[in-house]
Amino acid sequence: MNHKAGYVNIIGKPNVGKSTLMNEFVGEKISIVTSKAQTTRHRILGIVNGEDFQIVFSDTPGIIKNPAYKMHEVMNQFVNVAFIDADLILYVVDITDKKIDEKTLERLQKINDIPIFVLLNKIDLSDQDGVVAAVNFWQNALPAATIFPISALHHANITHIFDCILEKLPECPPYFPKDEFTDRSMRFFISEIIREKILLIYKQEIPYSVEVVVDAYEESSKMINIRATIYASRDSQKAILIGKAGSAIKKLGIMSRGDIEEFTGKKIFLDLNVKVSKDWRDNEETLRNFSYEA
Ligand SMILES: Nc1nc2c(ncn2[C@@H]2O[C@H](COP(=O)(O)OP(=O)(O)O)[C@@H](O)[C@H]2O)c(=O)[nH]1
Ligand SMILES: [Mg+2]
Repeated sequence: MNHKAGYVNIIGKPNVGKSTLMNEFVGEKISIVTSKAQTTRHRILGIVNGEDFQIVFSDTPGIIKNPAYKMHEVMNQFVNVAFIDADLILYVVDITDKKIDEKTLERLQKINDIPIFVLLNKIDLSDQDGVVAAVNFWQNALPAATIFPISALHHANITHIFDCILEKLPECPPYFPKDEFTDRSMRFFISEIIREKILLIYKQEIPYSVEVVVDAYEESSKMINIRATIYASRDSQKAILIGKAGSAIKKLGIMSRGDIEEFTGKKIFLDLNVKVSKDWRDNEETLRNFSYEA
């Protein structure tokens, strides 16, 4: 039997639905999703295994136009790698977004050895005419690409794309053991779940200024003991994270615990601490410690 395998890299502007799409394909919530831009900071692999295939999806941060911190530069490097090591590129655009990312389009136009699918996402927010116009535009802009109108959120056209992806993949043995669905550890997912709740609870720059690190993870048959630290970049942010009499961090703990229990299927004891790591987004050593290395 012939085996197919390959890297399918998901690329696009912030907030177009890349992580939603990857979670749909993988059938697990391995990449956090919020309505805020720059939710995804790392390159995360989601693996779909079949008897005779292995598709390695890679979710990437949205391309940041004007990087303000070293962290942003690293995030853009994660995207650059995704242009290179792909067997297939899924370029996701929000069909309601009229502003084309010209730089990325030019980059895609220069690619002639990797198949490209342009996924026009969020068709639930558009109408027939809008979809036809968008398909025409993209077919014109990228004649070699295949265009698919989809809705990642409402699972429209996803199964069909999956089959088309499989068709394009090269014959190749699997890259990862067949029982794995990601390259990331449980600790990583727990820190991401907490970061997702931070994005939901706190306003303005707070979610963008923090990093979450899981310091301890001890699992017994019935429960998991977790200790995590939230690193803020300034003292004032630490106070906001904790809130009046600890009210904000308490809420964060409750929300995070619920999702972690769902994800792990076990009872969770979660101990959250807040520390300050001054201006960590511009500190190369700290960025390395926080796994921002392209
Ligand atoms: N209406 C609609 N919203 C969507 C769709 N796909 C994703 N979204 C929403 O778009 C926002 C950004 O999604 P996310 O996956 O985090 O985008 P990313 O930044 O590209 O990874 C979230 O609020 C999603 O629920 C879709 O097909 N239709
Ligand atoms: Mg994302």
